[in-house]
Amino acid sequence: YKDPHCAGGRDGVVHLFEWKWNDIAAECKRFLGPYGFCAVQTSPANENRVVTSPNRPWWERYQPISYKIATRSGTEDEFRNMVKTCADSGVRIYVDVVINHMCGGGGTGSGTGGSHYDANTLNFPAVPYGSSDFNDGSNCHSSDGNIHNYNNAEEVRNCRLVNLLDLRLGKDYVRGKVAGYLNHLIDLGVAGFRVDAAKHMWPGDIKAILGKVKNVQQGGRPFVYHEVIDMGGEVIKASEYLDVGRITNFKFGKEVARLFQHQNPLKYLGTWGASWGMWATGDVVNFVDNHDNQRGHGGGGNVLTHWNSRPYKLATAFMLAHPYGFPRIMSSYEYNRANDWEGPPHHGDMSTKSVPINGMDCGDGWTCEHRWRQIYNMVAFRNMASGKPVSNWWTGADYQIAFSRGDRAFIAFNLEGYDLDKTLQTGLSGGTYCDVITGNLENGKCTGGSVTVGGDGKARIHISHSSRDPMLALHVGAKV
Ligand code: AAO
Repeated sequence: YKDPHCAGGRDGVVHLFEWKWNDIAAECKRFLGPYGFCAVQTSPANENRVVTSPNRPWWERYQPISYKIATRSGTEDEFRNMVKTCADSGVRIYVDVVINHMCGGGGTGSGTGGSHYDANTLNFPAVPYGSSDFNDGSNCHSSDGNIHNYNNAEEVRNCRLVNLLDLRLGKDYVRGKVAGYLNHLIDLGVAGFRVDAAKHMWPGDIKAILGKVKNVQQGGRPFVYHEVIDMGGEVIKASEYLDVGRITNFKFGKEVARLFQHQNPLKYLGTWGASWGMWATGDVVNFVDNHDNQRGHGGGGNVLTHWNSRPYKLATAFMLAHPYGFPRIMSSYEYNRANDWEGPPHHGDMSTKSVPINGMDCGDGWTCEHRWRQIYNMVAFRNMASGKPVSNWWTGADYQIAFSRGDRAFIAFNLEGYDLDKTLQTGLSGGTYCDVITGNLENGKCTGGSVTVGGDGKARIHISHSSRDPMLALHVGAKV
């Protein structure tokens, strides 16, 4: 379950949060394929509750009504076409799967696919699920059926997460329905799953469900990564899930936010990885921010986001330059930050706007961090450096570091209040390399800065402290 199934030479997943299937297909073909991305994480694909108060929030997609592929991102046909178009461009699709629960308790209505539901009597006829398919009453013992005490594993896993109707995953019938949904996605060509709210499911139940899930078309087990927020303070440990996949490494974002905002010296990064109280490199999916914590949900507050772009780019570049873990890049949309619920850019009828591309940038409120040069060029850096360990580790002052990835790539950071100007060992062979932070290699020339490496691998590295992005990155794919 830990292999991301990347096509040759690719690495990293981008979360195209709330994008429509047709837009993802176009993005695979025109950008993600050519620029070396391994995969896309999509928003939940199955039918969800239509929430109108507030008006069509992003989080309605975490309230399943059925397992039909019918959401504001598109239809099943559009989904199938997306997976195929992306596959033709060498890009995998991982789906965010919401299998811990159905919608919030109370109310009746119909979902985005037109299916009726009754959240008073716990009836979801389009699956179908009835009241005996939920943990309510018999398995949950909290006062009001909700989770209050995160230090009681039984409560966390058998009661309702924010009033969401908690599925009885111990029941073989329910396991079969969930596995049927995952198998349907695999039939459509999906290579992996981000498992939502995995902390709220028993690892044994997840294991039983995955036991009913077929191999992916790419060969072997699906790539599975579990959303478990484990900052160290609760009884439930992310390590409980390592038998059934990787886990989302929430410590990563917290640590890099401190490092790249001058609250913890970069020079300590020489030991970056499991020795920082994180998990082994093959067990984690790393990220600077996610769709929750960038807006204060799910452990938010202290992470870097595109709203704070200078340290954000530095932290993301570091994530991509360092071999530790499998990296996930966030791709966001703009909204009024006073409303943490606001859904994606939309038309008057609330349908989601398409993503227009102007040159390299996205328009109409789509942020597209993955199209920022400092980010997409570091995806290429990572692919070029694949399999090479950190070497030539160098530290100057507290906030000055540099390292190579064997003889393939080199990066340096200067967050001090003065310039870095030093001759350093890059590990690269002699020649001229484009600094991919400030520009690209185009028609045999660098559009930004460049660095000349001598026959001995050494080069003069200059990074002004006042530069827009106080870092410099070289790799063999951008050698003049
Ligand atoms: C909405 C409404 C609710 C309503 C509900 C049902 O907002 O008022 O009751 O509908 O009608 C998303 C939204 C929710 C939304 C839901 C359904 O975020 O607001 O509810 O859709 O529409 C916990 C879970 C984690 C979860 C996270 C948000 O463990 O799984 O909460 N994330 C996923 C998704 C998320 C989604 C769901 C799950 C549900 O990514 O988008 O919700 O499908 C501690 C615990 C964490 C816990 C947090 C938050 O974290 O450890 O497990 O996450 O608290 O309560 C420090 C600590 C850290 C701590 C954190 C607290 O960082 O170190 O441990 O502070 O903030």
